[in-house]
Amino acid sequence: MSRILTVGAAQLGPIQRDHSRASVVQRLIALLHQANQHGVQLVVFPELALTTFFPRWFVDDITEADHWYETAMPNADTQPLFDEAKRLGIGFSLGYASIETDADGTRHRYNVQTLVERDGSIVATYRKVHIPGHEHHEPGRPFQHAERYYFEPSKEGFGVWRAFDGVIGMMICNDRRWPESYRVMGLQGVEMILCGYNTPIHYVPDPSQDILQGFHNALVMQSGAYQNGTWVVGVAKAGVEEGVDSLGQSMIVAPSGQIVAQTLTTDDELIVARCDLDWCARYTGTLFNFDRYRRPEVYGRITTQRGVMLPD
Ligand code: CDT
Repeated sequence: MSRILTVGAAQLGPIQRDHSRASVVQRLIALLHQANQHGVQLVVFPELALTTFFPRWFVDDITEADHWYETAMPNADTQPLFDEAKRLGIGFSLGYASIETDADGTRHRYNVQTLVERDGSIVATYRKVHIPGHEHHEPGRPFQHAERYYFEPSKEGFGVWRAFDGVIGMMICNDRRWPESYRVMGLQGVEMILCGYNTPIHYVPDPSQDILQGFHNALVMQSGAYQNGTWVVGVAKAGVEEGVDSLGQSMIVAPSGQIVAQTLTTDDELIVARCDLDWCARYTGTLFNFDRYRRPEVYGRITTQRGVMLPD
């Protein structure tokens, strides 16, 4: 049996501070057109794909940063993308910053990734779970990574959705480093995980990790794919954005853990793979048959404990 989903990982080069959303949306549409030539059914764009990675700057009054967030999706700037994707019959997943307002007027800021079906309907909007970096201004740094100031963590966690004739999940950037992200989706039968990222090459707390960024990126996505028998589509916003060099190496990983496509540049670049969703069962029905082999009764610490508890 085979259930082929042809997927495109649409890596973006940098988005500078003064680039308008309208100009970025034109780049997304150009990638969509390329995807169409390859028979792609689902295009995955990166995390924060409409703006520069603004958490690299700190503002004392967070409302001064409101202009980086979307308050509706689609909106006037992104409607041309929605329209063109629907016209072509291509679905897509798009990362952006979102402000959501409760009935009582309380505002919430999230880092989100939305999934849109081929008919233009929104399947789901995932809110980032693992928020990396720091909450306060750290003046000694060459650049900030203040995601913990700008974004609330998701309360819902990781869902999966029946879409594209399969079971699709989403995660965002730092989520891909945590095995729990994949496993929670694996336990819901995920067949393809979509993940946008912005990963600065320079890791300020420990620069010895800089040279390993590409290795770690592949390591976590390949192991997450294999250990959960799922496809993983990791898509970067890459290159030198406002002076900060960010990792490319977007990739499509098979349930075997093998990389089947990888970008070569740090610019706008599309890679494509024909992903057989039935291939997942080769792993989830054998070595990683969860129902047969998992031992949740001895994994209690995974959900009851956050930090390390040393022995006496
Ligand atoms: N965007 C994002 O989550 N980036 C992080 C950088 C970690 S360093 C603060 C990542 O895990 O790639």
